[in-house]
Amino acid sequence: MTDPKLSRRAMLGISAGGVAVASVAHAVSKAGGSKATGGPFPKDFVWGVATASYQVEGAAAEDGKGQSVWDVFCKRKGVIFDGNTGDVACDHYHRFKEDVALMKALGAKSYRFSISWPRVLPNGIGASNPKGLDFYSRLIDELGTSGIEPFCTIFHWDYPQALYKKGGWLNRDSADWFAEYTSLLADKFSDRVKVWATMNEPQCFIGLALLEGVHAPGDKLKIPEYLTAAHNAMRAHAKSVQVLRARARDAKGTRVGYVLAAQITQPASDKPEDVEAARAAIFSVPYKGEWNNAWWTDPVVLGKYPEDGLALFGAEMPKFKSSDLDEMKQPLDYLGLNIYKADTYKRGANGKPEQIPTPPGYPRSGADWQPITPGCMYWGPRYFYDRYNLPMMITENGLATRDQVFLDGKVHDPQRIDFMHRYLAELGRAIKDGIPVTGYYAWSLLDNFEWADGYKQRFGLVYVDFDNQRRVPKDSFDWFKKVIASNGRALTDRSALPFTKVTPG
Ligand code: GBH
Repeated sequence: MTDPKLSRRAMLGISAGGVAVASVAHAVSKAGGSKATGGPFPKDFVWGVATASYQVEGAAAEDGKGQSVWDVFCKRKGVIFDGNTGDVACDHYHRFKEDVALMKALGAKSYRFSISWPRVLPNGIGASNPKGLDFYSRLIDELGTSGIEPFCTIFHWDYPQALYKKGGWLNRDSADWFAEYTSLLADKFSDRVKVWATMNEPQCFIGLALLEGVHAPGDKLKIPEYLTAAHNAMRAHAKSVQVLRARARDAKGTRVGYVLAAQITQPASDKPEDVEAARAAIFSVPYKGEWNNAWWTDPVVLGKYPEDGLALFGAEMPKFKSSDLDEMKQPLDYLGLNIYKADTYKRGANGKPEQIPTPPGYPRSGADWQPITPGCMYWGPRYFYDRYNLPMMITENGLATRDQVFLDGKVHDPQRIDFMHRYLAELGRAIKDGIPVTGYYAWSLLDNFEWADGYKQRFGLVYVDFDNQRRVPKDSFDWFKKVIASNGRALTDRSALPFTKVTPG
């Protein structure tokens, strides 16, 4: 057999079960395998679905909402696929009851949603907007009566335009603005919301937005400014954690975390040198851009910037107050990993990690950036646990497919079923090996506004007809429902689900 074939097998994770794992010593945590459920997923495992405010809500200028940087950016020519905007999106603002009913039908245990900062604080700070607050209050109540646990992401990219005009993340006060915003949410919602994420994917709202200029507000800052913005965002995160600890109604029962665009690597083989090569790669800062993990995680969890990154940026690294790093490091209850794919590494001839490209024709989702690499759900949590020693949740996982309503009136998405089956099998394997992952949130409940890709990419378990807002649960919805109902057992019980081939032969 030729090399590409071998790496194809390794990348696709068809070696599932065969990879040696004994070399890493893990205390088998509470979240480890549970006999009682007959599968790897513990009985209190949280199966959920996720969305984000700007991607689903619509009602962009309604009921006193202020503008976000996305409202402004989307009106620029040529920046969004087909000139799409989130003005209406899935109209979740008006249809949230129907959407919560869908979650209930799915059997979802939790809904991860985000709050639009300018909807509740039109100017970012100062006077709050009662109607905006009321929307989230009604949503949270609807979840409550449906038995679905609300999981609130405080910030998922729709930054107030008014604060952007004051310098946004470049302004040192931005951390205090974020703390003020968090205080408002804690006071209004912490009686009912116990699970919080401060922010979603700083790599994107700093890197894509302020360095590459492909997300709102579309700036291309110089490296020192980019690093300042990143630094202030992490300071904001830490202040937000402190505010929640101090002000949440039930501080003890409150769980606060931080969500990363986790950039996962996987080893090309189970050889220890490849396992270590992929580990070195996953925590390296290889270039002056946003796609790495350690720059965004070490400060907030370990209280320091990674050495290789500091060496890389050299004189471009701004001088910050020495107390900042201590303040940035606040105890977290979990780390949220958004996981979509892995890059594959082996130990190269020079002893350094060497990336193995995907073989020609390798399986890919409808998004060009996403090869189908189930091993990311095993290796990602495992490497992150080894370094940061925190419980984790998979706060997003999913894929885009080019869905349509078929002649039979249904939306068939076998690729999503196969993808989720493979990925969840690998997650189960991580949990079985003692990696404490306590929940999994499918991205996404609904097809929605996929940022610069507009409505081109469909990530939902539910198809949305954007002409009339009709929702059509896809085949994957029914499939995931069985997975949830069986607490993941259906993944291995062939009689419960259409057979998906995940083992060789
Ligand atoms: C998440 O971001 C977001 O949280 C969510 O809002 C979004 O809808 C969802 O994923 C689906 O995209 O990997 O270098 O080729 C995902 C992070 C970062 C994934 C940029 C795609 C493309 C650049 N995204 N990445 S690269």
